[in-house]
Amino acid sequence: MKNQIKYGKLRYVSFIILDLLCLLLSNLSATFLYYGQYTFDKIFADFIPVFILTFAIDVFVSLTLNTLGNVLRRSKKKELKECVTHVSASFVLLAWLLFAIRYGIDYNSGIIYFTYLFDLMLLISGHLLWKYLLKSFCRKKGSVFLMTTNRFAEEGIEEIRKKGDEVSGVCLLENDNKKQIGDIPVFSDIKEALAFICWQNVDRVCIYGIDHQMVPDRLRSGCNALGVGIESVDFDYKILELKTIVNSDPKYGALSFLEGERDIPFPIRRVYWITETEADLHRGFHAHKLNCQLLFCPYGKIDIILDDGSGEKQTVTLDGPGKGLLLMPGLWREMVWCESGSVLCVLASEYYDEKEYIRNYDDFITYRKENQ
Ligand code: T46
Repeated sequence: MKNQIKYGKLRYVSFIILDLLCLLLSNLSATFLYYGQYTFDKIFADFIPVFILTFAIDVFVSLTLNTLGNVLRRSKKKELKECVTHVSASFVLLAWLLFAIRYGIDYNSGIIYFTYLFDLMLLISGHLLWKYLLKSFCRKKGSVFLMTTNRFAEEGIEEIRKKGDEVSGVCLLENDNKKQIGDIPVFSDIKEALAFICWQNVDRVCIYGIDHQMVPDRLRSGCNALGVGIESVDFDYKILELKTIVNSDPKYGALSFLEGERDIPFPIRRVYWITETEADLHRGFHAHKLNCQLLFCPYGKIDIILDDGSGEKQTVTLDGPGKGLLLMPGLWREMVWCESGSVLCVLASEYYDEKEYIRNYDDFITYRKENQ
């Protein structure tokens, strides 16, 4: 509720006003239907007091049960359920109040039944129509919500701005208590991030530098219900410095380490390593459709030749335990062993699946064009 008021403001209030309008219309229709016509006495005696009471109850139910909390991102079925809950709760509360203040004895119960029946029908159709209008006409084109990690946040914002879009909010996985980057609000709580996306007319969500598996299910389903697309604006590769502890006494050697999802933007599903190699060995010649990887060479020297299909190739040399190569999916690679015995270690985000490999170069070029 706090989030709806904080981020929803006028849009949230518009739903409360809509609910009250529905109630006013249903009250009028029910009274009219029952008496056939209005007389001042009747309106004053029956309509106005109960109308004021139903209004107060309606606002009370909306606020206490938070029946408008997820109004913009609920399915039609959920909408129906929430409207029934709202109307039933209001009905029970009103019946109890009328009974408690003994006003119900004089008041016609038929009008109350009709009022809430009309109200239910109006609420469902009103919500659906208003949501449709808000989603169709009020979405801010080019307003992007960024989901990334602490490490890649500034870079991700830059990338999105380069494309001419505006970053309205950022959700950081592994946030170290940042509340803002410049004037952009930063979230670490998915519920709050979703409320922001929902109420601030965000056009789409972009993920940067994180594997698809890191996008929380809750965010995915929330965006789905809102009709907000999630897309990836990624770099192809990055050279990472791996934390290494070197003891002052050289005989203790060096210890390097990294943690899945923290130091690298994916959970580690698989580890493999290539050993017993000769110099000038060439391997690879493939790309991955899904697999994110971190490559490192704890011993020896290996060149990784990367090709993004544009015709230009880049070579990254892995030559020590403190250097890692983060590869996002969709890059053609060739590995060249510069020294015999060099060891290549790979941390992968996916289990082994031959179907997610692209082993033919022409297929790779087609894939890049289709996924640009
Ligand atoms: C990559 C580079 C750096 C499995 O059965 N399970 C596995 O997890 C892997 C990695 C491979 N295999 C089988 C598949 C092939 O029959 O091992 C055989 C050799 O694999 P491949 O020819 O793909 O090896 P490389 O050195 O060309 O590529 C490997 C990885 O496959 C690849 O993901 O990025 O290392």
